[in-house]
Amino acid sequence: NLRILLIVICACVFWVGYQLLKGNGTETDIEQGVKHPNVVIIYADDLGYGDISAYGVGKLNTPNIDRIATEGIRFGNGYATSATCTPSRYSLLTGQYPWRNAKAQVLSGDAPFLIDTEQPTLPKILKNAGYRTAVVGKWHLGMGDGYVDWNETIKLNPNAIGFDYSYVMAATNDRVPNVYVENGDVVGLDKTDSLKVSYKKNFEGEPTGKANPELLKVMYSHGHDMSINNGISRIGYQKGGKSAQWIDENMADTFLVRAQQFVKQRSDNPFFLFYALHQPHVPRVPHPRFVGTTGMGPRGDVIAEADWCVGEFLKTLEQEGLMENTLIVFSSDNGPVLDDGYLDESAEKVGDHTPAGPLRGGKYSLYDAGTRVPFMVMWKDKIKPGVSNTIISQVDLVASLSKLTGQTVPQTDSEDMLDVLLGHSQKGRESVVVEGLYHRTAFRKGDWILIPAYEGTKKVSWGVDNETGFGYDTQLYNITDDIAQRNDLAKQMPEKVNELMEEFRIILDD
Ligand code: NG6
Ligand code: CA
Repeated sequence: NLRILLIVICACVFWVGYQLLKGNGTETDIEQGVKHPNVVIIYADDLGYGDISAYGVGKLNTPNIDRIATEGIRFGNGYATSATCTPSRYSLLTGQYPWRNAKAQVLSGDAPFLIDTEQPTLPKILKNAGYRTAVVGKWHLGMGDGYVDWNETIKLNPNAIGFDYSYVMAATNDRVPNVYVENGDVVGLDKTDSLKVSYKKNFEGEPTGKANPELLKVMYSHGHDMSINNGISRIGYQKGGKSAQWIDENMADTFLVRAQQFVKQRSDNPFFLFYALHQPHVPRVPHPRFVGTTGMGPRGDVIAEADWCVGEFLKTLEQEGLMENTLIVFSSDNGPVLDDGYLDESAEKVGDHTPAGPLRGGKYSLYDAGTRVPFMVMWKDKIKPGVSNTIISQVDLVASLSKLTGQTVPQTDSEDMLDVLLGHSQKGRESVVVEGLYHRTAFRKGDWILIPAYEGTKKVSWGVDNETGFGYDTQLYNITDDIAQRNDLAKQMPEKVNELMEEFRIILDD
């Protein structure tokens, strides 16, 4: 009977439509009165394990970041997935190890959008759980589809992977373009002075650091000799867009205010904020309020500035009465570096401060300091303060926060560590893979770290004084007995090497 068939078809269409509109559990959670906490990830750039006073090693004083550690859980074995920025951010947001994606490497400012818009991402998952989502600060995950016209709205911007709001710099503070991009639009751009960007060649008549060092207030040491903005030469060339070019000294305040505004303009829904600080990445240009405050030169001073930003941000949460209802994660995208391309006295003035703490290596390194970073989580009255030495990786935030918000945990490299983050369990990861330069990886399992043999220079080849971790022989360390990785046990323990190598290969081939 045709009429019955029609009714059945209509009912089916209606039901499918309803399910699609309903989304994944969101309404039911809200209907049932389940109130998920706000989630804030504060993510520093190149901040080392020893740069935070709560870790009890270096000489810097970071009282505000320490507060997250002392009122929450401080992880002693918390890892970024990579010793550089883009890959670590890629993992944090997608739950996938970066070396699984050949394109996940330090990107230029005009690189295309890295994350596949079909991939599950942290902001998408939380948005699906009813969150309002935002990213403020450093992006460095590509923009646009290969060719970007900075004078038009850039369609592929952070909002394409689930952020409702974005206020970012496209790449790094040492890469062009030196402008902020808000929801895909360059902020403060005068349309009569169009902004042009190239990573291939300079625009005619434009000064560069190399040709015009007299225009510089901060001199470069390696690279960074191209276009000049605010008396600092950068990587890449840009022309025009003068009204939109940032002033480095104001960057901390600019991002802080946007982060605070996002929190203040909240609705009844919970929010997720990825507050990606630009400090202490080069060029290190603190606001004058912080100049000279640490006696360690610009690197120390921008860390003091970052600490202040965290303090101001926490104050906002407090004033808004949100402390008890906000889970805060603090970490860094990779380990520390002193001279990373500018003559900023970072090495001369470091004194007996130890940015990597007791760990070996730093940014770019397969040794532990490349990826073992400050990692802490706080949720007032919900997480019991303490210290945890179990292994956890930033790649685990996707699964853990999916779990927290009742969402399906995607099948990725991300492991559900929610109980570890909440302090209900001390059982973290059995093993973790970390990445150094050129997608090369090392394997940590329990107390052991295995670094396979890799050809290459011992120090970063372009003049950074950090060890790569490369060598002609496989290296094996017991990180608990030998935190500084001074005693290579590979020759003494070939069976251990084989056992670890086998497990490592299985994960790499997964
Ligand atoms: C390097 C830059 C370094 C820094 C790094 C990326 C040179 C010589 N060095 O290529 O200064 O920008 O890339 O850092 O250009 S990261 O933290 O964003 O990964
Ligand atoms: Ca970084």
